[in-house]
Amino acid sequence: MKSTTRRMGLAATAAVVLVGVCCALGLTAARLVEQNDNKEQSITIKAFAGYSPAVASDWNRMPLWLQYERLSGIHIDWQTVPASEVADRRNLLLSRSPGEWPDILYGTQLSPLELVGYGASGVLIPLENLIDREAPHLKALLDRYPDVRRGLTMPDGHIYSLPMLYDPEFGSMLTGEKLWLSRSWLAALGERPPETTEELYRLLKRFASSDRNGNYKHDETALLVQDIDSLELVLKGAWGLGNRGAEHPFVDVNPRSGALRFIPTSPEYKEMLQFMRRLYEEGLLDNRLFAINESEFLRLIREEPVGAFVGNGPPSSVEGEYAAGAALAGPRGDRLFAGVHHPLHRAGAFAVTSANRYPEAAIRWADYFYSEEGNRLFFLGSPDETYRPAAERASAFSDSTAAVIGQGEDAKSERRIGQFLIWPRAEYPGIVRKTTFPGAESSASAQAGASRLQPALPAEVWPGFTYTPDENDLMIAYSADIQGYVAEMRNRFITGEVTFEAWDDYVVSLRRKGLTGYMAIYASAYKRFAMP
Ligand SMILES: [Ca+2]
Repeated sequence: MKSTTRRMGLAATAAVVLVGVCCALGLTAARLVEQNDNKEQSITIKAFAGYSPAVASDWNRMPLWLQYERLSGIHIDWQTVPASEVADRRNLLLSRSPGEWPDILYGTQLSPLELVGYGASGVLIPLENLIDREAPHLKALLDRYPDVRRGLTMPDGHIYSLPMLYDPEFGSMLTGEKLWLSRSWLAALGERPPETTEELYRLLKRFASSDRNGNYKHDETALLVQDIDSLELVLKGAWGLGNRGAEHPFVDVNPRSGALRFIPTSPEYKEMLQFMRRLYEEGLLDNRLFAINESEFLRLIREEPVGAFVGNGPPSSVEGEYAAGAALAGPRGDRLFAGVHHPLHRAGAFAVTSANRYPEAAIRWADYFYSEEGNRLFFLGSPDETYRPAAERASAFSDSTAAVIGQGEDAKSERRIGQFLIWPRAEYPGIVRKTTFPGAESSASAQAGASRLQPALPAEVWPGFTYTPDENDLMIAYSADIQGYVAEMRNRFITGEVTFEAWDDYVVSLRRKGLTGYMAIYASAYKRFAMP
Protein backbone atom coordinates (compact mmCIF):
# COMPACT_ATOMS: atom_id res chain seq x y z
CA MET A 1 0.00 0.00 0.00
CA LYS A 2 2.72 2.35 1.05
CA SER A 3 4.96 1.63 -1.93
CA THR A 4 2.05 2.16 -4.31
CA THR A 5 1.57 5.57 -2.83
CA ARG A 6 5.25 6.31 -3.31
CA ARG A 7 5.18 5.37 -6.96
CA MET A 8 2.12 7.45 -7.57
CA GLY A 9 3.88 10.30 -5.84
CA LEU A 10 6.83 10.22 -8.15
CA ALA A 11 4.64 9.97 -11.20
CA ALA A 12 2.60 12.96 -10.19
CA THR A 13 5.71 14.89 -9.28
CA ALA A 14 7.28 14.23 -12.64
CA ALA A 15 4.23 15.57 -14.45
CA VAL A 16 4.43 18.77 -12.51
CA VAL A 17 8.12 19.43 -12.56
CA LEU A 18 8.30 19.30 -16.33
CA VAL A 19 7.00 22.84 -16.12
CA GLY A 20 10.41 24.41 -15.97
CA VAL A 21 13.94 23.90 -14.86
CA CYS A 22 14.36 22.98 -11.28
CA CYS A 23 16.94 24.48 -9.10
CA ALA A 24 18.84 21.35 -8.14
CA LEU A 25 16.99 21.11 -4.88
CA GLY A 26 17.44 17.54 -3.82
CA LEU A 27 17.22 14.19 -5.52
CA THR A 28 13.76 14.42 -7.01
CA ALA A 29 14.45 17.70 -8.69
CA ALA A 30 17.84 16.57 -9.97
CA ARG A 31 16.31 13.45 -11.44
CA LEU A 32 13.70 15.52 -13.18
CA VAL A 33 16.19 17.98 -14.55
CA GLU A 34 17.74 15.04 -16.42
CA GLN A 35 14.37 14.22 -17.93
CA ASN A 36 13.80 17.78 -18.91
CA ASP A 37 15.55 18.95 -22.05
CA ASN A 38 13.82 22.30 -21.81
CA LYS A 39 16.40 24.95 -21.01
CA GLU A 40 14.13 27.75 -19.84
CA GLN A 41 15.01 29.55 -16.65
CA SER A 42 13.21 28.79 -13.42
CA ILE A 43 9.92 30.59 -13.23
CA THR A 44 8.70 33.11 -10.70
CA ILE A 45 4.99 33.77 -10.46
CA LYS A 46 3.52 36.66 -8.50
CA ALA A 47 0.50 35.53 -6.49
CA PHE A 48 -2.10 37.46 -4.56
CA ALA A 49 -3.92 35.41 -1.92
CA GLY A 50 -6.21 35.59 1.08
CA TYR A 51 -5.25 33.75 4.26
CA SER A 52 -7.77 32.60 6.83
CA PRO A 53 -7.47 33.64 10.49
CA ALA A 54 -6.27 30.12 11.35
CA VAL A 55 -3.30 30.29 9.00
CA ALA A 56 0.13 31.98 9.19
CA SER A 57 0.31 35.08 7.02
CA ASP A 58 3.81 34.76 5.55
CA TRP A 59 3.34 32.26 2.75
CA ASN A 60 6.84 32.88 1.42
CA ARG A 61 8.06 30.86 4.40
CA MET A 62 5.13 28.44 4.61
CA PRO A 63 6.47 24.83 4.74
CA LEU A 64 3.77 23.67 2.28
CA TRP A 65 4.87 26.13 -0.38
CA LEU A 66 8.59 25.61 0.20
CA GLN A 67 8.07 21.90 -0.26
CA TYR A 68 5.99 22.39 -3.39
CA GLU A 69 8.58 24.74 -4.86
CA ARG A 70 11.12 21.91 -4.54
CA LEU A 71 8.74 19.59 -6.37
CA SER A 72 7.52 21.99 -9.04
CA GLY A 73 10.55 24.15 -9.74
CA ILE A 74 8.24 27.15 -9.73
CA HIS A 75 8.88 29.96 -7.31
CA ILE A 76 5.80 31.79 -6.10
CA ASP A 77 6.21 35.32 -4.82
CA TRP A 78 3.28 35.51 -2.39
CA GLN A 79 1.46 38.64 -1.39
CA THR A 80 -1.16 37.75 1.20
CA VAL A 81 -3.92 39.68 2.94
CA PRO A 82 -6.49 38.51 5.51
CA ALA A 83 -9.38 36.63 3.90
CA SER A 84 -11.84 39.12 5.40
CA GLU A 85 -10.29 41.87 3.27
CA VAL A 86 -9.19 39.89 0.27
CA ALA A 87 -12.07 40.70 -2.12
CA ASP A 88 -11.76 44.47 -1.60
CA ARG A 89 -7.98 44.45 -1.72
CA ARG A 90 -8.05 42.34 -4.88
CA ASN A 91 -10.42 44.77 -6.58
CA LEU A 92 -8.20 47.67 -5.59
CA LEU A 93 -5.12 45.94 -6.93
CA LEU A 94 -6.80 45.10 -10.23
CA SER A 95 -7.96 48.72 -10.63
CA ARG A 96 -4.30 49.77 -11.01
CA SER A 97 -2.26 49.46 -14.18
CA PRO A 98 -1.58 45.94 -15.51
CA GLY A 99 2.09 46.26 -14.50
CA GLU A 100 0.97 46.08 -10.88
CA TRP A 101 -1.32 43.11 -11.27
CA PRO A 102 -0.39 39.76 -9.78
CA ASP A 103 -0.01 36.80 -12.14
CA ILE A 104 -2.47 34.63 -10.26
CA LEU A 105 -5.31 35.15 -7.80
CA TYR A 106 -5.38 32.40 -5.18
CA GLY A 107 -8.33 32.08 -2.82
CA THR A 108 -9.51 35.66 -3.37
CA GLN A 109 -13.25 34.85 -3.25
CA LEU A 110 -13.99 35.72 -6.87
CA SER A 111 -17.74 35.51 -7.37
CA PRO A 112 -19.19 34.21 -10.64
CA LEU A 113 -20.15 37.77 -11.52
CA GLU A 114 -16.64 39.04 -10.92
CA LEU A 115 -15.30 36.24 -13.10
CA VAL A 116 -17.60 37.36 -15.92
CA GLY A 117 -16.73 41.04 -15.41
CA TYR A 118 -12.96 40.60 -15.19
CA GLY A 119 -13.11 38.16 -18.07
CA ALA A 120 -15.03 40.60 -20.29
CA SER A 121 -12.61 43.44 -19.50
CA GLY A 122 -9.57 41.27 -20.25
CA VAL A 123 -8.16 41.23 -16.72
CA LEU A 124 -8.63 37.48 -16.41
CA ILE A 125 -7.81 35.11 -19.23
CA PRO A 126 -10.08 32.25 -20.38
CA LEU A 127 -8.76 28.94 -19.12
CA GLU A 128 -10.80 26.26 -20.92
CA ASN A 129 -8.11 25.52 -23.52
CA LEU A 130 -5.32 25.65 -20.97
CA ILE A 131 -7.24 23.21 -18.80
CA ASP A 132 -7.57 20.83 -21.74
CA ARG A 133 -3.85 21.00 -22.49
CA GLU A 134 -2.16 21.54 -19.15
CA ALA A 135 -4.44 20.31 -16.37
CA PRO A 136 -4.96 16.55 -16.78
CA HIS A 137 -6.18 16.01 -13.22
CA LEU A 138 -8.80 18.74 -13.31
CA LYS A 139 -9.77 17.86 -16.87
CA ALA A 140 -10.45 14.27 -15.84
CA LEU A 141 -12.78 15.53 -13.09
CA LEU A 142 -14.60 17.92 -15.45
CA ASP A 143 -15.03 15.14 -18.00
CA ARG A 144 -16.33 12.77 -15.37
CA TYR A 145 -18.69 15.31 -13.75
CA PRO A 146 -20.20 17.45 -16.54
CA ASP A 147 -22.31 19.39 -14.01
CA VAL A 148 -19.13 20.81 -12.53
CA ARG A 149 -17.97 21.99 -15.94
CA ARG A 150 -21.38 23.55 -16.61
CA GLY A 151 -21.34 25.34 -13.27
CA LEU A 152 -17.84 26.62 -13.96
CA THR A 153 -18.66 27.87 -17.45
CA MET A 154 -19.81 31.48 -17.41
CA PRO A 155 -22.71 32.78 -19.54
CA ASP A 156 -20.21 34.02 -22.17
CA GLY A 157 -19.07 30.43 -22.70
CA HIS A 158 -15.67 30.78 -21.02
CA ILE A 159 -14.12 29.30 -17.90
CA TYR A 160 -12.15 31.95 -16.00
CA SER A 161 -11.24 30.06 -12.87
CA LEU A 162 -10.16 26.81 -11.30
CA PRO A 163 -12.61 25.59 -8.65
CA MET A 164 -12.58 24.31 -5.12
CA LEU A 165 -14.31 20.93 -5.32
CA TYR A 166 -15.72 18.42 -2.90
CA ASP A 167 -15.23 14.89 -4.16
CA PRO A 168 -18.65 13.64 -5.32
CA GLU A 169 -17.80 10.38 -3.52
CA PHE A 170 -17.11 12.15 -0.22
CA GLY A 171 -20.69 11.89 1.02
CA SER A 172 -20.10 13.19 4.53
CA MET A 173 -18.52 16.35 3.10
CA LEU A 174 -21.38 16.96 0.70
CA THR A 175 -24.00 16.39 3.34
CA GLY A 176 -22.18 18.79 5.66
CA GLU A 177 -24.35 19.72 8.59
CA LYS A 178 -26.47 16.97 10.06
CA LEU A 179 -28.57 16.31 13.13
CA TRP A 180 -26.50 14.58 15.83
CA LEU A 181 -28.02 12.80 18.81
CA SER A 182 -26.46 11.90 22.12
CA ARG A 183 -26.18 8.11 22.39
CA SER A 184 -26.07 8.20 26.18
CA TRP A 185 -29.13 10.44 26.47
CA LEU A 186 -31.05 8.16 24.12
CA ALA A 187 -29.95 5.07 26.05
CA ALA A 188 -30.75 6.57 29.47
CA LEU A 189 -34.26 7.44 28.35
CA GLY A 190 -34.80 4.20 26.44
CA GLU A 191 -35.42 6.19 23.26
CA ARG A 192 -34.65 5.45 19.65
CA PRO A 193 -33.38 8.00 17.12
CA PRO A 194 -36.34 9.93 15.66
CA GLU A 195 -37.64 9.07 12.21
CA THR A 196 -40.16 11.91 11.90
CA THR A 197 -40.34 15.56 12.88
CA GLU A 198 -43.01 14.73 15.49
CA GLU A 199 -40.75 12.08 17.00
CA LEU A 200 -37.97 14.64 17.09
CA TYR A 201 -40.26 17.07 18.91
CA ARG A 202 -41.27 14.44 21.49
CA LEU A 203 -37.67 13.36 21.98
CA LEU A 204 -36.50 16.94 22.54
CA LYS A 205 -39.30 17.37 25.10
CA ARG A 206 -37.97 14.37 26.98
CA PHE A 207 -34.37 15.55 26.69
CA ALA A 208 -35.34 18.95 28.09
CA SER A 209 -37.02 17.50 31.15
CA SER A 210 -34.56 14.67 31.80
CA ASP A 211 -32.28 16.39 34.33
CA ARG A 212 -29.35 14.58 32.75
CA ASN A 213 -26.94 16.83 34.61
CA GLY A 214 -28.55 15.95 37.91
CA ASN A 215 -29.02 19.41 39.40
CA TYR A 216 -32.79 19.09 39.91
CA LYS A 217 -33.43 21.85 37.39
CA HIS A 218 -34.81 21.65 33.89
CA ASP A 219 -31.81 23.41 32.42
CA GLU A 220 -30.70 20.82 29.85
CA THR A 221 -29.86 21.86 26.32
CA ALA A 222 -32.14 19.67 24.25
CA LEU A 223 -31.06 20.94 20.81
CA LEU A 224 -28.11 23.19 20.11
CA VAL A 225 -27.81 24.85 16.70
CA GLN A 226 -25.37 27.49 15.63
CA ASP A 227 -27.79 29.38 13.43
CA ILE A 228 -31.24 29.08 11.91
CA ASP A 229 -29.82 28.37 8.46
CA SER A 230 -28.33 25.08 9.60
CA LEU A 231 -31.52 24.06 11.38
CA GLU A 232 -33.49 24.88 8.25
CA LEU A 233 -31.12 22.78 6.14
CA VAL A 234 -31.77 19.64 8.18
CA LEU A 235 -35.53 20.22 8.53
CA LYS A 236 -36.80 21.61 5.24
CA GLY A 237 -36.66 18.30 3.36
CA ALA A 238 -39.21 16.90 5.80
CA TRP A 239 -41.62 19.32 4.14
CA GLY A 240 -40.37 18.37 0.67
CA LEU A 241 -38.46 21.64 0.31
CA GLY A 242 -34.98 22.17 -1.07
CA ASN A 243 -35.25 19.36 -3.59
CA ARG A 244 -32.32 20.66 -5.69
CA GLY A 245 -29.89 20.84 -2.79
CA ALA A 246 -28.21 23.35 -0.53
CA GLU A 247 -26.73 25.71 -3.14
CA HIS A 248 -30.25 26.99 -3.78
CA PRO A 249 -31.75 27.85 -0.41
CA PHE A 250 -34.56 29.96 -1.86
CA VAL A 251 -35.56 28.15 -5.03
CA ASP A 252 -36.29 24.56 -6.02
CA VAL A 253 -38.73 22.76 -8.31
CA ASN A 254 -42.39 22.32 -7.47
CA PRO A 255 -42.87 18.54 -7.71
CA ARG A 256 -46.48 18.91 -8.86
CA SER A 257 -46.06 21.51 -11.62
CA GLY A 258 -42.39 21.03 -12.49
CA ALA A 259 -41.97 24.82 -12.39
CA LEU A 260 -39.42 26.71 -10.34
CA ARG A 261 -40.71 27.37 -6.82
CA PHE A 262 -39.81 30.21 -4.47
CA ILE A 263 -39.47 28.22 -1.27
CA PRO A 264 -40.08 30.91 1.41
CA THR A 265 -43.63 31.71 0.30
CA SER A 266 -44.78 28.10 -0.01
CA PRO A 267 -47.36 26.70 2.44
CA GLU A 268 -44.86 23.95 3.32
CA TYR A 269 -42.30 26.55 4.36
CA LYS A 270 -44.88 28.19 6.60
CA GLU A 271 -45.52 24.84 8.27
CA MET A 272 -41.80 24.32 8.80
CA LEU A 273 -41.51 27.73 10.44
CA GLN A 274 -44.45 26.86 12.66
CA PHE A 275 -42.61 23.73 13.73
CA MET A 276 -39.51 25.78 14.54
CA ARG A 277 -41.70 28.26 16.39
CA ARG A 278 -43.02 25.40 18.53
CA LEU A 279 -39.48 24.26 19.37
CA TYR A 280 -38.48 27.79 20.26
CA GLU A 281 -41.59 28.57 22.27
CA GLU A 282 -41.23 25.43 24.36
CA GLY A 283 -37.59 26.08 25.13
CA LEU A 284 -36.31 23.17 23.04
CA LEU A 285 -34.08 25.32 20.89
CA ASP A 286 -31.28 26.78 22.91
CA ASN A 287 -32.01 30.47 23.35
CA ARG A 288 -28.34 31.33 22.79
CA LEU A 289 -29.13 30.52 19.15
CA PHE A 290 -28.91 34.07 17.85
CA ALA A 291 -25.71 34.96 19.67
CA ILE A 292 -23.58 31.85 19.82
CA ASN A 293 -20.20 31.78 18.06
CA GLU A 294 -18.47 28.68 16.81
CA SER A 295 -15.95 28.17 19.60
CA GLU A 296 -18.66 28.51 22.22
CA PHE A 297 -20.84 26.14 20.20
CA LEU A 298 -18.08 23.49 20.13
CA ARG A 299 -17.24 24.05 23.78
CA LEU A 300 -20.84 23.37 24.80
CA ILE A 301 -20.90 20.12 22.84
CA ARG A 302 -17.62 19.03 24.44
CA GLU A 303 -18.09 20.16 27.99
CA GLU A 304 -21.78 20.58 28.72
CA PRO A 305 -23.29 17.64 26.97
CA VAL A 306 -26.30 18.44 24.86
CA GLY A 307 -29.09 16.11 23.78
CA ALA A 308 -28.79 16.93 20.11
CA PHE A 309 -27.05 19.41 17.87
CA VAL A 310 -26.80 20.34 14.21
CA GLY A 311 -23.26 20.46 12.82
CA ASN A 312 -20.57 18.88 10.67
CA GLY A 313 -19.72 16.38 13.37
CA PRO A 314 -18.84 16.09 17.04
CA PRO A 315 -15.43 17.32 18.21
CA SER A 316 -13.11 14.30 18.17
CA SER A 317 -12.83 14.17 21.98
CA VAL A 318 -16.54 13.25 22.15
CA GLU A 319 -16.86 11.58 18.77
CA GLY A 320 -18.30 8.33 20.11
CA GLU A 321 -20.93 10.13 22.14
CA TYR A 322 -23.01 11.35 19.19
CA ALA A 323 -24.58 9.55 16.25
CA ALA A 324 -26.01 11.23 13.17
CA GLY A 325 -29.74 10.85 12.70
CA ALA A 326 -31.61 9.75 9.60
CA ALA A 327 -33.47 12.16 7.34
CA LEU A 328 -36.75 12.98 9.08
CA ALA A 329 -40.16 12.43 7.54
CA GLY A 330 -42.54 15.36 7.85
CA PRO A 331 -46.28 15.62 8.48
CA ARG A 332 -47.08 14.99 4.80
CA GLY A 333 -44.74 12.04 4.61
CA ASP A 334 -41.96 13.82 2.72
CA ARG A 335 -38.52 12.54 3.60
CA LEU A 336 -35.71 14.34 1.87
CA PHE A 337 -32.30 15.51 3.04
CA ALA A 338 -32.04 18.96 1.47
CA GLY A 339 -28.76 19.97 3.10
CA VAL A 340 -26.62 18.35 0.45
CA HIS A 341 -24.07 20.47 -1.41
CA HIS A 342 -22.92 20.30 -4.99
CA PRO A 343 -19.32 19.16 -5.57
CA LEU A 344 -18.60 22.57 -7.15
CA HIS A 345 -18.04 24.29 -3.82
CA ARG A 346 -16.43 27.53 -5.02
CA ALA A 347 -15.97 28.43 -8.67
CA GLY A 348 -13.48 31.30 -8.30
CA ALA A 349 -10.75 29.75 -6.15
CA PHE A 350 -7.93 30.42 -8.64
CA ALA A 351 -7.61 32.70 -11.66
CA VAL A 352 -4.89 33.89 -14.02
CA THR A 353 -4.49 37.53 -15.05
CA SER A 354 -3.46 38.69 -18.49
CA ALA A 355 -0.27 40.04 -16.91
CA ASN A 356 0.94 36.47 -16.41
CA ARG A 357 3.76 35.53 -18.83
CA TYR A 358 3.56 31.84 -17.86
CA PRO A 359 -0.11 30.91 -17.90
CA GLU A 360 0.66 27.30 -18.85
CA ALA A 361 3.02 26.91 -15.92
CA ALA A 362 0.49 28.52 -13.58
CA ILE A 363 -2.21 26.06 -14.61
CA ARG A 364 0.12 23.07 -14.30
CA TRP A 365 1.20 24.33 -10.89
CA ALA A 366 -2.43 24.45 -9.69
CA ASP A 367 -3.51 21.22 -11.39
CA TYR A 368 -1.35 19.21 -8.99
CA PHE A 369 -3.85 19.93 -6.23
CA TYR A 370 -6.55 17.97 -8.08
CA SER A 371 -4.36 14.85 -7.93
CA GLU A 372 -4.35 12.49 -4.98
CA GLU A 373 -0.66 13.07 -4.39
CA GLY A 374 -1.22 16.82 -4.44
CA ASN A 375 -4.11 16.38 -1.99
CA ARG A 376 -1.79 14.55 0.34
CA LEU A 377 0.79 17.32 0.30
CA PHE A 378 -1.86 20.02 0.62
CA PHE A 379 -3.91 18.55 3.47
CA LEU A 380 -1.31 16.49 5.33
CA GLY A 381 2.10 17.91 4.46
CA SER A 382 5.20 15.80 4.09
CA PRO A 383 5.31 12.13 5.08
CA ASP A 384 7.17 11.55 8.32
CA GLU A 385 7.40 15.28 8.91
CA THR A 386 3.82 16.30 9.48
CA TYR A 387 2.08 12.98 8.98
CA ARG A 388 2.76 9.30 8.92
CA PRO A 389 1.25 7.28 6.10
CA ALA A 390 -0.98 4.71 7.81
CA ALA A 391 -2.91 1.95 6.16
CA GLU A 392 -5.79 2.13 8.59
CA ARG A 393 -6.30 5.84 8.25
CA ALA A 394 -4.37 7.66 5.59
CA SER A 395 -5.30 11.02 7.02
CA ALA A 396 -3.73 10.52 10.43
CA PHE A 397 -1.04 12.97 11.39
CA SER A 398 2.17 11.40 12.70
CA ASP A 399 2.53 10.77 16.40
CA SER A 400 5.82 12.59 16.56
CA THR A 401 4.25 15.82 15.41
CA ALA A 402 0.83 15.27 16.91
CA ALA A 403 1.76 17.86 19.50
CA VAL A 404 2.50 20.30 16.72
CA ILE A 405 -0.22 19.38 14.29
CA GLY A 406 -3.36 17.74 15.57
CA GLN A 407 -6.79 16.95 14.26
CA GLY A 408 -8.68 19.96 13.00
CA GLU A 409 -11.22 19.99 15.77
CA ASP A 410 -11.02 23.42 17.29
CA ALA A 411 -9.54 26.80 16.64
CA LYS A 412 -6.35 25.98 18.52
CA SER A 413 -5.44 22.91 16.53
CA GLU A 414 -6.41 24.67 13.32
CA ARG A 415 -3.88 27.33 14.18
CA ARG A 416 -1.26 24.63 14.71
CA ILE A 417 -2.02 23.17 11.31
CA GLY A 418 -1.96 26.68 9.90
CA GLN A 419 1.73 27.04 10.69
CA PHE A 420 2.47 24.34 8.10
CA LEU A 421 -0.49 24.15 5.77
CA ILE A 422 -3.01 26.66 4.51
CA TRP A 423 -6.28 24.73 4.21
CA PRO A 424 -8.10 25.39 7.49
CA ARG A 425 -11.08 27.61 6.65
CA ALA A 426 -9.58 28.63 3.36
CA GLU A 427 -10.70 28.81 -0.24
CA TYR A 428 -8.25 27.05 -2.53
CA PRO A 429 -8.08 25.36 -5.93
CA GLY A 430 -8.18 21.61 -5.45
CA ILE A 431 -10.47 18.80 -4.39
CA VAL A 432 -11.36 17.65 -0.90
CA ARG A 433 -11.15 13.86 -0.83
CA LYS A 434 -12.05 11.52 2.00
CA THR A 435 -8.69 9.76 1.95
CA THR A 436 -6.61 12.86 2.56
CA PHE A 437 -8.85 15.30 4.40
CA PRO A 438 -8.22 15.28 8.16
CA GLY A 439 -11.34 17.21 9.20
CA ALA A 440 -14.44 16.17 11.16
CA GLU A 441 -16.18 15.08 7.94
CA SER A 442 -13.68 12.21 7.56
CA SER A 443 -14.50 10.65 10.92
CA ALA A 444 -16.12 7.24 11.01
CA SER A 445 -19.23 8.71 12.63
CA ALA A 446 -19.64 11.39 9.97
CA GLN A 447 -19.29 8.79 7.23
CA ALA A 448 -21.81 6.53 8.94
CA GLY A 449 -24.14 9.53 9.18
CA ALA A 450 -23.77 10.26 5.49
CA SER A 451 -24.65 6.69 4.56
CA ARG A 452 -27.76 6.94 6.72
CA LEU A 453 -28.83 10.04 4.78
CA GLN A 454 -27.97 8.57 1.39
CA PRO A 455 -31.43 7.11 0.59
CA ALA A 456 -33.04 10.51 1.23
CA LEU A 457 -30.77 12.65 -0.95
CA PRO A 458 -32.39 14.62 -3.80
CA ALA A 459 -32.12 12.88 -7.15
CA GLU A 460 -30.77 16.08 -8.68
CA VAL A 461 -28.48 18.60 -6.98
CA TRP A 462 -27.70 21.86 -8.76
CA PRO A 463 -24.48 23.82 -8.56
CA GLY A 464 -24.82 27.57 -8.08
CA PHE A 465 -26.10 29.31 -11.23
CA THR A 466 -24.26 32.01 -13.14
CA TYR A 467 -25.73 35.30 -14.30
CA THR A 468 -25.01 37.73 -17.11
CA PRO A 469 -23.85 41.20 -15.98
CA ASP A 470 -27.33 42.65 -16.64
CA GLU A 471 -29.08 39.89 -14.75
CA ASN A 472 -26.61 40.21 -11.97
CA ASP A 473 -27.17 43.93 -11.41
CA LEU A 474 -30.85 43.15 -10.91
CA MET A 475 -30.11 40.07 -8.83
CA ILE A 476 -27.94 42.03 -6.41
CA ALA A 477 -30.78 44.48 -5.79
CA TYR A 478 -33.39 41.74 -5.48
CA SER A 479 -31.23 39.60 -3.24
CA ALA A 480 -30.74 42.35 -0.72
CA ASP A 481 -34.46 43.13 -0.65
CA ILE A 482 -35.93 39.67 -0.98
CA GLN A 483 -33.46 37.30 0.67
CA GLY A 484 -32.68 39.78 3.43
CA TYR A 485 -36.37 40.23 4.17
CA VAL A 486 -36.96 36.47 4.22
CA ALA A 487 -34.16 35.97 6.75
CA GLU A 488 -35.39 38.78 8.94
CA MET A 489 -38.99 37.58 8.93
CA ARG A 490 -37.96 33.98 9.54
CA ASN A 491 -36.36 35.02 12.82
CA ARG A 492 -39.37 37.12 13.79
CA PHE A 493 -41.81 34.28 13.08
CA ILE A 494 -39.72 31.81 15.07
CA THR A 495 -39.27 34.03 18.10
CA GLY A 496 -42.92 35.05 18.04
CA GLU A 497 -42.17 38.70 17.47
CA VAL A 498 -44.54 38.39 14.51
CA THR A 499 -47.44 35.92 14.52
CA PHE A 500 -48.41 33.70 11.61
CA GLU A 501 -51.49 35.86 11.09
CA ALA A 502 -49.07 38.18 9.32
CA TRP A 503 -48.16 35.46 6.79
CA ASP A 504 -50.28 36.83 3.95
CA ASP A 505 -48.84 40.31 4.47
CA TYR A 506 -45.37 38.80 4.35
CA VAL A 507 -46.15 37.16 1.00
CA VAL A 508 -47.60 40.38 -0.40
CA SER A 509 -44.53 42.32 0.76
CA LEU A 510 -42.29 39.90 -1.09
CA ARG A 511 -44.30 40.37 -4.28
CA ARG A 512 -43.99 44.13 -3.91
CA LYS A 513 -40.25 43.74 -3.56
CA GLY A 514 -40.06 42.19 -7.02
CA LEU A 515 -40.45 38.48 -6.53
CA THR A 516 -41.73 38.02 -10.09
CA GLY A 517 -38.64 39.67 -11.57
CA TYR A 518 -36.37 37.67 -9.27
CA MET A 519 -37.93 34.41 -10.40
CA ALA A 520 -37.72 35.44 -14.09
CA ILE A 521 -33.94 35.91 -13.76
CA TYR A 522 -33.66 32.64 -11.89
CA ALA A 523 -35.55 30.95 -14.73
CA SER A 524 -33.18 32.27 -17.39
CA ALA A 525 -30.14 31.20 -15.37
CA TYR A 526 -31.71 27.77 -14.92
CA LYS A 527 -32.40 27.50 -18.62
CA ARG A 528 -28.74 28.22 -19.40
CA PHE A 529 -27.68 25.58 -16.90
CA ALA A 530 -30.15 22.93 -18.08
CA MET A 531 -29.72 23.57 -21.82
CA PRO A 532 -26.21 24.93 -22.35
CA1 LIG B 1 -30.79 19.76 35.03
